[in-house]
This record gives sequence, C-alpha cells and structure tokens, in this order.
Amino acid sequence: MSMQSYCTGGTKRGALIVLEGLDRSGKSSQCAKLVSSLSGQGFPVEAWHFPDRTTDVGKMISAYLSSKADLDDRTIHLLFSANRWEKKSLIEAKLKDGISLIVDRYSYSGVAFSAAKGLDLSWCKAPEVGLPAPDLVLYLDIPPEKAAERGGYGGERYEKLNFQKEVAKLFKALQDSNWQVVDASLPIEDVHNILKELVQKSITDCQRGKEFSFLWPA
Ligand code: T5A
Repeated sequence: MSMQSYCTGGTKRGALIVLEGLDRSGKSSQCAKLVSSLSGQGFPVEAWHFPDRTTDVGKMISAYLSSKADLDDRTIHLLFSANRWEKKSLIEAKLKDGISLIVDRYSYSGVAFSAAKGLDLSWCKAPEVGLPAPDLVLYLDIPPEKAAERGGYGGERYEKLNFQKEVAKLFKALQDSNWQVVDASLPIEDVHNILKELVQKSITDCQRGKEFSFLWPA
C-alpha cells in the first residue's frame, strides 16, 4: 500500500466513502440521504455512482447490463475497471479540494460480481491496483432473498437470486479493516442514522490528517 499526503496549502482533504452491497440493498437511497443531510450541516460532499453510465465506457457497460449487448466476462470486467480509472484524477482533485465523495459502488463490486461468475479473485483485483483506496467502506448487509423482494428487482442482468447469493459470499471475502457492516434490513431512517455517524467520523479523521492510500490496503 502506498501513501501520500492529500492536504495542500492548509486545505483539509475530503474523505472517500464507498457504499457497497447487493443489488437493491439500499445504496442509492442511503447515498442521497447522506449527501442531503451532510450538505445541510455544511459538509462539502458529493454523491457519485459506479458504473458512471454517462461516459463512452459507461454506455457500453449500461448496454451490457440491460442485455442489449453481450460481452466476454473478462472484457466487461475490464470495462468496469476502466470506468473507475477514467475518474481517478477527478476523484483525487475533489479530495484535495476538501470535498468528500459518497460513492455508490466501487472496486469491491467490480471484484465480487466478476469473481461470482467464476473468474479468479486475484485476476479480478489486479486492474483495481493503484486506484484511490476508500477511507471507509459501508457494506449494506441484507439477505439476498429480502433484497429480491424490493421494488424493481429483476430488470438487469445480475439481478438473479442465485447469482446474488454468490456475490454476497465474495463481498464477505473482500472485507478488511476499513469496512463497517450495517444491517440494511432496518428501516431506511435507522440505516441512515447509523451510516451518518460513521461517515461524519471518517470525514473528521481525514480532516485531522489521516493518510490517503491506494488499493489494495493491507
Ligand atoms: N457492477 C457494478 C459490476 O458488476 N461491476 C462493477 O464494477 C460495478 C460498479 C449495476 C450492476 O452493475 C454491477 C452491480 C449491479 O448488478 P447499479 O447501477 O448500482 O449497479 O444497480 P443496483 O445495485 O441494482 O442499484 P439499485 O439502485 O437498483 O439498488 P440500490 O441502490 O442498492 O437500492 P435503492 O436505494 O435503489 O433501493 C431499492 C428499493 O428498496 C427500497 C427503495 O425505496 C427502493 O424501492 N429500500 C428499502 N426498503 C425498505 N427498507 C429499507 N431500508 C430500504 N432501503 C431501500
């Protein structure tokens, strides 16, 4: 793991906060609520989402996810990773400017979903090496069966119960000391209150000079 200081000219750096979890675990809802409440308290925060479907790479990913295009498993894996790499310099610039990013999915989704297809875990992790490491990963933990009952499930390629069960196992294998596992079966407001406290602490740690690092942390 390499490290560097991200505090420049007295500006306190922002935190890179990632929300991970199965499809329909509530990530998008919680990202929106976090950004809304933290902005209201004066924290400079932005909501981000991977895949970023607005870029050329993201459009290819979107076509794949909606089954309008077929791609080899390794090809789509590398596209998901490229979609993060094309945002690396912007992520770093935002953090240096003191803006905290609340990111809906990141490299852990990239690895978990591809490895759940049977691809080698180390191979899946390799293209992510060198991307900014999150200061905090919030894993929204929900039984796959319960997520499947939530609105809209079933529309995209990976939204199948047996596949999501495999993904859940892979997510567990990826957990490290930067992770906090939160019960995503709780009511939305309860989940929000838990996450908000964890995020505020992480932002404060970064403002106090916590080192910035790159994937994969030890
Ligand atoms: N993928 C992604 C890869 O394979 N590799 C990668 O590198 C990346 C980045 C698209 C797919 O791409 C894969 C993973 C995915 O399969 P996506 O666009 O993030 O990724 O799609 P989803 O994860 O499916 O995103 P969703 O928006 O559909 O799900 P969320 O964000 O987890 O859930 P959310 O907040 O939209 O909530 C879903 C429903 O549940 C309700 C909400 O109101 C909503 O109806 N809900 C709750 N209900 C009860 N209690 C709660 N606590 C609730 N929280 C939310």
